[in-house]
Amino acid sequence: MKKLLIVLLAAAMLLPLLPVQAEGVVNVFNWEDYVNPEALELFEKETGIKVNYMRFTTNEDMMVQVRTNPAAFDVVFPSDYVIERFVKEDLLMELDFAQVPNADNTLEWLKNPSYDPDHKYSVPYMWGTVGILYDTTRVQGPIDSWQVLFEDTYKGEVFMLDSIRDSMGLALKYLGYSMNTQDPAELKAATDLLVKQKQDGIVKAYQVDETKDKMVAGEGILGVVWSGDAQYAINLNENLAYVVPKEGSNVWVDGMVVPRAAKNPENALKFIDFMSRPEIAQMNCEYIEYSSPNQAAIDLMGEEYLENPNLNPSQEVIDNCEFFHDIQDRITIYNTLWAQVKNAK
Ligand code: N2P
Repeated sequence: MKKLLIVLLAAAMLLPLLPVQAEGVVNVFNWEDYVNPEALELFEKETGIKVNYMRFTTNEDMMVQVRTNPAAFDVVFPSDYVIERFVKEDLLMELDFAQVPNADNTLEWLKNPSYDPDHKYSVPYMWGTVGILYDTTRVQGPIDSWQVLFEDTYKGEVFMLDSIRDSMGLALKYLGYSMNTQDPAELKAATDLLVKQKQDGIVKAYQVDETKDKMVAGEGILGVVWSGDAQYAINLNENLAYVVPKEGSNVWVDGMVVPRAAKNPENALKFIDFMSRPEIAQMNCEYIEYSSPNQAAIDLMGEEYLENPNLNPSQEVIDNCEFFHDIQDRITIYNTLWAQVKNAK
């Protein structure tokens, strides 16, 4: 009896010295302002798994980090064209969908997307568009074209998106070209347009997550934003409105993926399944105001979601938009061109 007590005591003393079990953690790498913190708390409470939550601002920044240190992340939230790229680079783990039953809630049109055609590597998290958030009390006339971003009328009042594919993409679209073009002459025309916009003093700032709050505060007249950031801002300032310009834009999907090198793949699947639960997907959607790829969550949200064109754009708007595709190594050309824009004097 005494012996047993000593053994138990020794074991109890050793307990704090044991390394933290790998199964106790999930390393999540998601966009800034892209989750309801309560959802993370609920996951931790229910599973006992600690969420180590890390954030990124653009796909391009995230790609560098995931490539450099893929084992640091268990769940990552890249956009479509990045998933396409990561699959080609063999960076992703095939998901065991038996562990992710809530992936069945995915909207039909997103079940076999072109970036993950056999639906092996990703579960959609949110989707949306790129457009212009504008102050209805300070614009001159209707805002329905990208053209306003290049007009002197709005000199010093335009926030551009500091995101290479988005900004090059909208300039290409305005000129009537594809957002996925690799034609040097078309890329040069788009660059020239953006350089001139900067030289003419039209751009107030190139930024990403800051635009929504600055627009709420009335600090600019036009801002290029992703649709959810637009809806978030509109909720806080009724003078604001959002449009997907008539020349067309980008429609995107962000998915949840697991790097092949992930240290906690089982927890990753638990996390992805939790985020795809109808109530949790609803909670996130209502908090961040992006479009949900989750049919069961949409059913819970009902009319308020369905009747909001920023969250649920018409088929016509979607059909007029393009998905980005992986442009292979030509991204280095984009990098050079974008640097020309940012450094233009
Ligand atoms: C919100 C992130 C939006 C994701 N900060 C755009 N794909």
